[in-house]
Formats: sequence, structure tokens, C-alpha cells
Amino acid sequence: MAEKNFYVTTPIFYPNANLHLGHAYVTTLTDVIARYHRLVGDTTYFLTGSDENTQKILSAAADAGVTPQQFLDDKVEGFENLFKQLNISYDQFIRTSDEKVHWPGAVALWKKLDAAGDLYKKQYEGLYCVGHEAFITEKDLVDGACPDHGTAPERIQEENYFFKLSKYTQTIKTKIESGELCIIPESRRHEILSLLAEGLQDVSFSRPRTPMSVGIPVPGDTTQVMYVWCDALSNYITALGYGQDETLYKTFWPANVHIIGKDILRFHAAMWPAMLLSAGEPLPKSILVHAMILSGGRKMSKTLGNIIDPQELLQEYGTDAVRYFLARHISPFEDGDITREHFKDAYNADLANGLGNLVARIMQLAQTHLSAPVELEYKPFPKEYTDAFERFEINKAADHVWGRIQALDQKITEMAPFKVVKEDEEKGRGIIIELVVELACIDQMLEPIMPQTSKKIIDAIMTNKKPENLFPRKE
Ligand code: ME8
Repeated sequence: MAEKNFYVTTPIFYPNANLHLGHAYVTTLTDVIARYHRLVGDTTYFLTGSDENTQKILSAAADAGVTPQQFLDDKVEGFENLFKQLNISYDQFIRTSDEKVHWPGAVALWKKLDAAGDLYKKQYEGLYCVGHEAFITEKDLVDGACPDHGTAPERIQEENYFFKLSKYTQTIKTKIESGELCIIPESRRHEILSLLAEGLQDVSFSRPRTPMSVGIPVPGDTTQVMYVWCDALSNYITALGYGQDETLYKTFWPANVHIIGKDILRFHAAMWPAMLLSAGEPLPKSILVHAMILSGGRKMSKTLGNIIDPQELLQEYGTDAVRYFLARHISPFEDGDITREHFKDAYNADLANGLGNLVARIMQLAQTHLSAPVELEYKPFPKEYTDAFERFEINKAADHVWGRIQALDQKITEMAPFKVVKEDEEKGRGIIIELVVELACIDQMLEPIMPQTSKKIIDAIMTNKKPENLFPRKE
């Protein structure tokens, strides 16, 4: 199996509110991929974090009656708690308000863009949507408001630094077409290619600095702060010490994959590559663009009140059941609804009756009829499983595992070891050993998706004891 360096990232999340199931989804997806790569021997670096230099914080903190810093610290603690409960194995959590870790690299990158002649000052007027942290156009509005955030944009007239995004349209297009920058899935690759075919416009890259503004000061110009997306995107390299101690940067950049939702595709597949090209740095190898989880047919949003809180599911079902559901039952590439009923049905069918029952059946037989734990031999992963991971299709990898679970259940029924062992003890034991060996193979493949469960199963095999009921049925 391939052994290499593997660098994978999630988006960095806005700490203006608690994380919902959509955020839990992208983080779990990334975690499963990171764990798989560690398992096959790759030196893996997994980055996540929070996008803190955003105007949204100011109003959210004011509403909560606390200082912006208190508000941020509180929310970020909530993020870290959630990630702990989801058993997310990140190597680094970057906060873009961190003046030591993040700011020097963001400033170094800005200076590179400036040195390349790609930043210029311009008087600008436009409609700014704080929800998007981006300018939007008149034609995007519905009844005068941004349809995604339900708020009217601010009309802004100011002098900003502009970044020559237009200059890089053709180069980015060529790199995406050639697969040098791989956009997954195909539908998102088409989407970004059609945007590039229309040509990119230069983009405002700074905002005037006011007593109330947040953000990294533009080097050499105390009147401006960096535009939040320019600052946020650079986290992928500042986290690795870009512009400071570049040891990690030299080891892990370019990223193997940035994992993002389709809502932020153009920032990652157009703006970010352009910034890197301007700075003369290599582009990430791929961008994996997942779809949205809907709730009641609509995008989850605080204003609609249809948010599913991952804490609720974690409390009721536990870490691995939530990880399992997100990994297998959410299609990575198509928007899909999630309901609590669907969650419960999947839990009962696949975990209580499926995996849990299988482990109990086999380990009961092993404990009763074998005098010592079965000796295991290392077996390489099947191609169907590794191919699914190479394509980042973790739901297909999980389908493969559950196919094996079903087949093994079938095998017990067909071979009836519980009967055979009474008639021919040796033969019966032979079958039970075969079942345990296959259970151990399945278990190894479960590790990236359900690490705690996988550990419980291997411990049961190694001690030849039936474990506690792994997934009690929910009525
Ligand atoms: O956009 N279904 O942060 P954010 C699935 N700070 N995934 C969802 C989702 C849903 N309903 N809603 C959100 C930002 N997500 C910027 C990113 S990166 C340099 C800066 C996930 O807090 C999805 O991955 O709004 C989406 O791209 C991300 O959360 C946006 O999180």
C-alpha cells in the first residue's frame, strides 16, 4: 500500500453560532479519510479550525451581551467539545484570530501578491452581504434581501485594495481541465469551468479599518484590513508555518485534498488557486466538494429553525452511530434530507440488527467453543474498499463493509456451526475460527468509520469474549 505524506483540511468554521449537523458532516467525512490514510501508513496531517475575523461576530457578541473575544472563545470551546465527542482526530485547530500562528503567514502571502503587482487600490461601490462575507449583485436579491440569509445587503462605497483575479482565469482553467487541480465530483468541475469560461472579475481584497472593524491589518497601510476570505483561505498554509518556520509547509504542502461544501466552491477553486499562483506557490492537488444536508427539504438555517443539533443525536445514539450515519447514509455528492426517523431506522437495521448482532453471534460461539483466542494474520484491504477511499467515496467504502457483514451473517445461517459443533466438534470449531477471521477483516475496515467500536470488537476477538451489547435496539 502507498505510503506518503497526506494533508487534508476542512473549511474553517464561522464561530458566530454553534455548529450544526452540516458542519459535523464535513468534519466527520474528513476524519474518516484522515484515519484511513493513517491506517494505510501515510504520514497524515489533518487541519481544521475557526474563521474568526468576520463582521458576523460583532453583532452576535452584542446580541449575547459579551465582548467579541469572550464570544469567540466560548464558541470555539463548543467546536472543540463537539469534535471531541465525534472523536475527530485533527492534528491542528487553527484560529484566524491567532496573531502568532496565523497572522504572520497571512501577511507574508499578502506581500507576495503585492510584489507580483496583483494588488491595486480602487474606489468601489457594491452590495455587501455580511452573511456571505462577499459582495453580491442586484440580480441575486429576492425582495431586496439575500435569499440565503434573509437580510438586506449593505450598500458600500469605499476605497479598497483589489486583487487581479481576472489575470489568472485562463491558467486556473487549464489546470482544472488537465486534472492538475482535480475538482471532485465531475458536476462541480463543470460548474467551476463554466464560471471560468465567463471570466473572473477582480475582487475587493480589503476593507477600510474602523474602530469597530475586525481583521488583519494590511501590511504598509494602516487604513485597511484584509478581506476575510483572503485571510481565511490562507489558513491552509499559515497553519503549516508559511512565512515563519516552514518545516511543516515543506513536508505537507501542496494539500492532497481540501474538503469543502458546494457553497464555497468558487472561493476554493478560483480565488484560492489564483492567490497561490500569484505568490508562486503550488496548488492543492484536489478539492472534494460535498453536497448539502437538508432538513425538511430546506437548507438548514437558524432563521428557518430547522437545524439538527449533532449533540442531540450524540446523546441518544453515541459517537460511532452518528459517525456511521454520516459516513454511509449521507450522499457526499447529492443534497439529501435527513430526518430523525431515517436515523433511527438505519441504527436499528444496520447497527443493532446488523453489526451488533453479528458480533454477538460470532463471539458467543467463539467464547463457548474455542479454548483460546483465534490467531490472526494480516490481510491487505480489498480493492473495492481502497478504491472507494481513493475516490473519497466513503459511503461506498461503508457499503462494501456492510455487504461483508450481510454475507457473514448469511454464512453463519448456512454453515450452522452451532449444530455442526455438536456432531463434529473439530469441524464446528474450524467454521467458528473462519467466522472470527472474517470478523477481524471486517473490523479492520471499520476502523476509520467507527474507531471505538472497532477497538471493542478487536479486544473481544483477542480475549475470546463476547462483548457487551454494542448497539441496543431503539424503540
Ligand atoms: O463558509 N450541509 O464557514 P461556515 C452540509 N468560514 N454541510 C454544511 C451545511 C449543510 N447544510 N452547512 C454548512 C464558511 N456545511 C467559511 C469557510 S474556509 C477557508 C472558510 C459545511 O461556518 C460545508 O462544508 O459557513 C460548508 O462549506 C461549511 O460547513 C461552511 O461553514
